[in-house]
Amino acid sequence: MTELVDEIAAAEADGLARVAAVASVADLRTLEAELVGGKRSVIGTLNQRLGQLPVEARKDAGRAINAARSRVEAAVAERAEKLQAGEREAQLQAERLDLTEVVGRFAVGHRHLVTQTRDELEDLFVAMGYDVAEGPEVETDWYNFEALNMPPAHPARSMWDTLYVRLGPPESTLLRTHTSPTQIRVMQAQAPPIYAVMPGRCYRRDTPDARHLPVFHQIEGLVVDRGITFGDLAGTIEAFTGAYFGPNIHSRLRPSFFPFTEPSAEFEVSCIFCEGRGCRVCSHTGWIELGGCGMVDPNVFAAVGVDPEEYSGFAFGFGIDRCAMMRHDVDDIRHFIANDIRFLEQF
Ligand code: 2NL
Repeated sequence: MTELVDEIAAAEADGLARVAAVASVADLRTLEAELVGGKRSVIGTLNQRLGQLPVEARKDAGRAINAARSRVEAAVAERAEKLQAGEREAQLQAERLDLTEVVGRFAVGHRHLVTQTRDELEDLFVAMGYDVAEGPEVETDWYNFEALNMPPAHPARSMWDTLYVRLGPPESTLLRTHTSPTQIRVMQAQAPPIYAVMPGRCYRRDTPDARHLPVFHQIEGLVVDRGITFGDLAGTIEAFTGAYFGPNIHSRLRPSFFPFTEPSAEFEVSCIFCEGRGCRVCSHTGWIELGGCGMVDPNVFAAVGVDPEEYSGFAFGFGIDRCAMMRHDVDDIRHFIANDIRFLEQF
């Protein structure tokens, strides 16, 4: 009898120690079965040995076994709660989603400097009441040359080395060398009064260097109305150069020649670097050439059916790229097409 009581106490102490030491819920369940599970468990085995005891001893021994089982079961329950809480916490940590995200600044692009310049020039003329017209970049010989008073034999044609397109008879289709064909199209499409600017891409067979590219941008202006004079042309050029380059910048006209205007002039603006005092950029003249202009030649009016007795007009043209280069101090037109982000980001 005392032997069994000692064994029960020893089994309980051993069981409680192992319950305290177990490290997972799964191990605890295995241990629980081993200690208090069934007939073959530690407690079950002790129970089976009650039969070997004398009758009067069985009751006390049975109570001792039940008490031991209760304490072991209580210890298992308590340990289970702790282990479960720990395992749930570990699982939560393991499955935790990190929803914080470091989002860098979005790289938002912007309009190319040439486009910005084009838009600004357009706005300037729109503010003076002009329309903006666009036309095709692939043109016929007639729109690009013939209608502009340059018949096939005209020596002025050699002023432009043209990129021809392999379409139709030889030299009948080309990449426009200026935006003037759009002016012809506008005069065909609408009767005067006409106040319009035509910006766009033009093409010439130039070898690239700091000032030339085979693809460049031009903006031309055309005014056709009753009583338009050379004075209107000069005033218009003074107005837009001052608006674009600033109030200290002025313009002047010098006699020149274009087949599609008569008389013709080149227009210059006071050097924006020295404001006319003279520097290396303007070769100490104080002036920088920007474009050409003149009164629309009567032969051009004849090509589009405008009566030169009733109407007169002026036209002008200049490079958008060159304008941007002057104002932003860009020393090489090739920067515009190199697409070096370090250049583009500056504007
Ligand atoms: C230049 C010179 C110019 C025109 C363009 C023009 C158009 C028609 C009739 C008459 Cl439809 N003229 N345009 C006139 C004079 C000069 O451009 O140096 N551009 C870069």
